[in-house]
Amino acid sequence: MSNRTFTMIKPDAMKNGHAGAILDRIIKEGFRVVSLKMTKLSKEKAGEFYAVHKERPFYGELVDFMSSGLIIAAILEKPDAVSAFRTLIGATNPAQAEAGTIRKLFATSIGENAVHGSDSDENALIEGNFFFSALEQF
Ligand code: RTP
Ligand code: MG
Repeated sequence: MSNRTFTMIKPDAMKNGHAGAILDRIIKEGFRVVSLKMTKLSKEKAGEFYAVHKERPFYGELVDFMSSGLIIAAILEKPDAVSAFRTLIGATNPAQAEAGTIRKLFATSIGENAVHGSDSDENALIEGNFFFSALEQF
């Protein structure tokens, strides 16, 4: 059980003006920000990040959406971070997310669902290193 996870505030939440509220909530829930940047994924980079979903029917839509606007990428720290963060964001489909979760509050649809959260310690490390060099991880 690692104490770090990786997140992105997705283009829908950025465009809808929710980035500040989402970061505020994450910090209030006790996550320490290890690394943070605003950036934009090219189609190629988004495809690489989501390569595990290449065979899924929503892959093309996902890559188009994730490269459609600015995102905020961050590494976060808290005990049992991966699981704690996935509880905080709620189910992939906001219609099924628990009341009070970030996706319930800020997501638009199952595809445009406001935030990403790593699904394992191994992927948290891979995804964090995709965006941040060792010198940028505090
Ligand atoms: P994430 O990776 O973004 O934290 O989300 P997740 O684990 O809850 O969901 P995952 O199955 O990993 O799917 C990755 C992202 O693909 C989009 N998606 N669209 N149209 C659809 O049926 C569909 N299903 C998934 C969502 O943006 C989801 O977060
Ligand atoms: Mg996932």
